Amino acid sequence: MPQPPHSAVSALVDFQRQAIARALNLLEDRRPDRQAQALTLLDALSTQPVSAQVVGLTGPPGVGKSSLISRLIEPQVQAGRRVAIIAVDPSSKVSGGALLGDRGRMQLAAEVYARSYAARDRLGGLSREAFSAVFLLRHCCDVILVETVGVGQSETDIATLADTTVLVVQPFSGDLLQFIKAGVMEIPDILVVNKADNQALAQKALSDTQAALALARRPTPPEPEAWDSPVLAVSAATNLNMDALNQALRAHWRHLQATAKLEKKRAAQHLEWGIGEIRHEVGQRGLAALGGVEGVRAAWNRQPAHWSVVRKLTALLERAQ
Ligand SMILES: Nc1nc2c(ncn2[C@@H]2O[C@H](COP(=O)(O)OP(=O)(O)OP(=O)(O)O)[C@@H](O)[C@H]2O)c(=O)[nH]1
Ligand SMILES: [Mg+2]
Repeated sequence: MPQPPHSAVSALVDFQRQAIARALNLLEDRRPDRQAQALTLLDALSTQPVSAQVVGLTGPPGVGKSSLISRLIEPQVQAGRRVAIIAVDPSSKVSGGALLGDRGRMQLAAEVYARSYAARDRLGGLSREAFSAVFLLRHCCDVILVETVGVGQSETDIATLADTTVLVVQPFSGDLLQFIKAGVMEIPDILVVNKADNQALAQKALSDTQAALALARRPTPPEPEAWDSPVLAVSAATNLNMDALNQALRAHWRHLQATAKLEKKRAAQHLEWGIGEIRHEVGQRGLAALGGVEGVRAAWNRQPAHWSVVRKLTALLERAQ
């Protein structure tokens, strides 16, 4: 297989934004020769360490996810960390394009790369392209903030991509908490009640959220390595308690690294990505022919080049037909 120029890989790892934009364009290009180039590049990149914590922020429309992201960027950039932002926007289904509004609101320093995706072809608010983009960016920066709009079950999708899942609610919304209580939704790693500049409402929301969480937690004794999801009242508008949110993000990252959970999450993320790609390439019936999710799991050879596994599996399938 032809090797990509070494400089292309090092430009990505160095967080050169033009190189990143080019690589992400390549990833989206469906022409077979471009796809082959993309896979070659990704294979080469996958030998580089994963450097980023992937943080997924999800919650209903208008809750303040973009505003929170703007606030979260500041201290990261000040600390010299390289930040990527991926916004997945369901409303751009209509235009098929990316939402500029979100990006416009974000102050983009040299250490920040932002890209928006339409939530086109996946249920649960995450497009296939966004998934692949995050996989690429994980090798290129220190933190990736992924914004998805989600209501109810769709939040679980971000949990298959993010290392740390943050659910954002606002003071006057009880719906999502019902989902947590009912066990429809996995408990997020961090719960945020935004717009706490309205104190009375925020206090009520905070106690509702804590009650929902207490009900949802299993009554069995907690495992020794359990993560106790914090509930934080913040305001993106006034910067209230944003330090606490930043600290919670870092604490969760340390927790993942200190336990075996990060490895496990990453393995599950690889598999999820692979299944999505295979389903895309060969459809549901093709996936079934490969033995379904279990068959793929068995064949899944994560290292050293997980990007080419999809190609190997689909080539196998083509030969078998
Ligand atoms: N009072 C108050 N308003 C806020 C706060 N955070 C965001 N807003 C406002 O809420 C509205 C929506 O904010 P966004 O950050 O765009 O929310 P979002 O969740 O990204 O919205 P979508 O991407 O459309 O789902 C804007 O008018 C913000 O100014 C906050 O902490 N307090
Ligand atoms: Mg937004």
